[in-house]
Amino acid sequence: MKKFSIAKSRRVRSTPYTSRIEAQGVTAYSSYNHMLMPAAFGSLEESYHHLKEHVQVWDVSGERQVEIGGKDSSRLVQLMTCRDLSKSKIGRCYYCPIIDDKAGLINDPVILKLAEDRWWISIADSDVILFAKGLAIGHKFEVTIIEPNINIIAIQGPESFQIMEKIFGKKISKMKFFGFDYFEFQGVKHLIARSGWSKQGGYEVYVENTKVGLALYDHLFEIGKEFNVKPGCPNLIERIESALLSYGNDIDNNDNPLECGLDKYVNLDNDVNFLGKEKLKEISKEGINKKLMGVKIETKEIDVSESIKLYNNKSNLIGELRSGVYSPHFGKVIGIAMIFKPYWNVSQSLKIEINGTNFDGKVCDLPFI
Ligand code: THG
Repeated sequence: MKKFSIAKSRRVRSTPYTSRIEAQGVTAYSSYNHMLMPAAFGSLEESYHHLKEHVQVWDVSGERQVEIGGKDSSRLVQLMTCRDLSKSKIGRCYYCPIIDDKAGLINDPVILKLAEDRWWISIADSDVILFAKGLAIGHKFEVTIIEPNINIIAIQGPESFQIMEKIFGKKISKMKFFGFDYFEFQGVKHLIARSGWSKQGGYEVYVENTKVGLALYDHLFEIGKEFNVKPGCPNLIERIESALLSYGNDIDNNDNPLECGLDKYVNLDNDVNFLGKEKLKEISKEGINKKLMGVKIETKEIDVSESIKLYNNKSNLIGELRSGVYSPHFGKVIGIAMIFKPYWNVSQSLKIEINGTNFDGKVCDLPFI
């Protein structure tokens, strides 16, 4: 394999934990919201097994917050998402598609309601702050929109509950999925949510006080020795098996939430006002023409650095593969693909060319497991 390094600059931002994860053996970076996001610590497969059995600490500072505060903040946040937030509660997280007037996805963040007039939009990789500012200016909303210096540490894996209980006490293991509360470490309160970009369970600490956050980072490794804690990062194998979507990879502005299986987070029933609602109603009535599905491919290796076309036995184009990885669970490559109508049958067979060789595969439902 060729060796490259990433050129660091103010534009490709480091995180407060960068020097630590480099000392701990990070081997690959991706960029996420113009920030370094660790992508591997050695073998992806070893990290996958470790994440499913133990506990990992992740530097996910790239999940930036867009803070929206002020008199019109609720109106602005609701305008941006097709999920109904009219009954949303303070202390809860909401997974929310953000769409434009054509119902094209802008982002798929987690939104935290901090107060009736204060929200954090914990974004995937696109510039939501510019979209929010544009809307606020156009609508003459009374809001303040900033990107606060918050750098999330995620604690993920089945043993995350024990390690967090040891540091923060029993109260933390009673917290419900997608709830958040404030917990003290070294005299400083931290917002901690029960969330994270894996299906193995865990927490995310929204670090506002960098100095104490760094002490917490170190403390997690000190106290975590008995749980075999390791540094990690969102794991490509685990997240594809779990069908956690990656904005920019699996979904983008050319897709709408109904095509991406996000129907659960689309509300067309009441008079809640959001951008793209009329368009979504139209799409919902007419039906979609492409749909995100799983695929299984009879090979052991794949590198999806751009989408790869999928064909049927008659050489008709049936879709495009957007992410893929070798899954130890299935013993073959699995992936997330946009499949065109009418090829949505589970077990629809497919052909794919990888580095000049043809492989067979099948379409399946998401999630895989
Ligand atoms: N945590 C935080 N911010 C984030 C992410 C995160 N920002 C970027 C990215 N991840 C946003 N995308 C997702 C996608 C899926 C989920 C969370 C963020 C997720 N989904 C659950 C599921 O699909 O089972 C539950 C969603 C629900 O039903 O409410 O967790 O990880 N802070």
